Amino acid sequence: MGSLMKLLPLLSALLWAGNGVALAADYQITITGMKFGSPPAELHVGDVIVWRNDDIFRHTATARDKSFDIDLPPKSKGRMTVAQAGTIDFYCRFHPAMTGKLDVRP
Ligand SMILES: [Cu+2]
Repeated sequence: MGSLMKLLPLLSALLWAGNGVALAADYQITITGMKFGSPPAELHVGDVIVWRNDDIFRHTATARDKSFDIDLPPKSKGRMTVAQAGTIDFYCRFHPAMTGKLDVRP
C-alpha cells in the first residue's frame, strides 16, 4: 500500500495533452520560513503545481491577475493546473512581502 501511494503522484503526471505526445509535469513549490521556493524553470500550460506550506502560519498563493488563489493552511498542500501562458506574479494575501513569479510557456 505504501509503495502504491508513492506511485500515484507519478501516474497522475502521465497525462496526454490533446493528440500530441507532450506529457504534463508535476511540480512542487514549497513555502518555508515565510518564503516561496523557486518556481520550476520550465513551466507549460497543463502542468500541475502542488503548493506545499511547511510553515506554522496560514499562507496563500494568489495571482496578481486573479487567475488563481490557493488557500494554504499550516502544513497543507494545494494543487492547481496551470491554465494560461505568460508571466504571472503571485503573492501571499496575508504576507504581501512574500512574492514570486511564474513564467509559463504555451
Ligand atoms: Cu503568507
